[in-house]
Amino acid sequence: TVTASPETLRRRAYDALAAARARTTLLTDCVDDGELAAQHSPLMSPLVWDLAHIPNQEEQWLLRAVGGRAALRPEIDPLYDAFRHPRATRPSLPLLSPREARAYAAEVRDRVLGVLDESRLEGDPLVDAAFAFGMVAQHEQQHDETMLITHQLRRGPVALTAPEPPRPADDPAGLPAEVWVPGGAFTMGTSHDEEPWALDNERPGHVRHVPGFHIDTVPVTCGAYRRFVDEGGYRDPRWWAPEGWEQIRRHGIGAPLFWRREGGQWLRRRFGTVEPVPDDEPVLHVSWYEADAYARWAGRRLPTEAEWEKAARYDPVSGRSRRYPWGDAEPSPDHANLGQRHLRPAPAGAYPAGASPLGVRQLIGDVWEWTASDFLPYPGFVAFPYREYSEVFFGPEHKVLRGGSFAVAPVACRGTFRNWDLPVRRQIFAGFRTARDAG
Ligand code: AVJ
Ligand code: FE
Repeated sequence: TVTASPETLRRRAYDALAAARARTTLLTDCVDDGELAAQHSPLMSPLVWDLAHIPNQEEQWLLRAVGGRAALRPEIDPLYDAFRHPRATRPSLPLLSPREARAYAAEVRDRVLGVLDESRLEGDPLVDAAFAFGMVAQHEQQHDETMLITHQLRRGPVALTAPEPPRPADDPAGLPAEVWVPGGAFTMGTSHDEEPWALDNERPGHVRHVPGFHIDTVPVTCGAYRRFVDEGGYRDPRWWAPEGWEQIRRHGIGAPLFWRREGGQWLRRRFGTVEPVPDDEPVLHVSWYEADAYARWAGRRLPTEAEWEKAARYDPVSGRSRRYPWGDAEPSPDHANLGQRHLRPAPAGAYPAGASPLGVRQLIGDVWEWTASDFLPYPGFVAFPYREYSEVFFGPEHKVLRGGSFAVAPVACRGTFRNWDLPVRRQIFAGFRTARDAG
């Protein structure tokens, strides 16, 4: 796939940067300046922080590192350094105003397009195949997902709407409950040659031996999860990891975040509206502990990260690992629910064209899927281009999530993409599917 010409790479980088900016604009133009500066949850930055952090990273990587340009506003770098200021403290910083942040973003982008025009896009790992441009577009899209989480946490009138619902399920009753994934070796991870915009933690590709296992055909639905809730799952310590039990006790948690019971019915809040919990949709806003407890209650377990990737990429006919479950083609609206087009997951059993060779559905898009695995480097990992993207997060305190949600842009989602978070987190667009051993 790296055989693309410089013109193709330049067009691809230009389009990816433009798509990210269009999404950022949409997420930040739909609320007023007061709402941009407000902190809607201590877990999140004010939106105006993201609005300037995005171009600040773009300036550092594309203008300074790639373009060799002098810093436009070096004095603001520390304000937008995520490691220097935790999210909860960001509202008290002397941040750029929304108007200043937008002007800064426009100025950086204008100059970046000049750098992109001039770059040969080869000869240095940072620019080979337009890597740094792809990385920066993915970074902006990752913050666009973060900002969508802030919108979900925000109280007040509706600011964002989706014009059309996601695809309906295709004969969900006819789907088998689980799929058998045969044991044996497969290639996990990828390389710069195969996937030029893959981030450092997805590399290198390496062989993994995975014993045969069964995995759910579709993510666990709200209807299935509701039975766990209604049958007392949150009141029985047998199902819970000790830290998870402690968390639900301490915070009085008894259902997924944003659910509430009213008049004998489960309702959920979604982007400023309240609706009945949709039984046929994948469950959303559960912590790793909740996913782990449900799986134990159901007599099952979470899949490991390697199992998830094998179910998503392994083609038993060729023995090859695909870029996506459906093959090597870029995601289209027929394959998966991505890109904040629908602002909700599609019903379980949708997107038959996105199924893996073994018949597993909705691995990409809809909901991030918690896996059993800690976030660890692959053998031979090399941090690139900065340790703070993933290396500093490796360790047992973060769990891996796979597959991307409806809020993830296609450019920041693929069969090898790895996300991670703390096992207590519930505001992210995360659900899960379950697995079991052979026999
Ligand atoms: C990969 C989603 C965990 O949001 O913390 C954004 C992405 N890294 N800016 C995060 C990221 C730096 C990261 N996650
Ligand atoms: Fe960032």
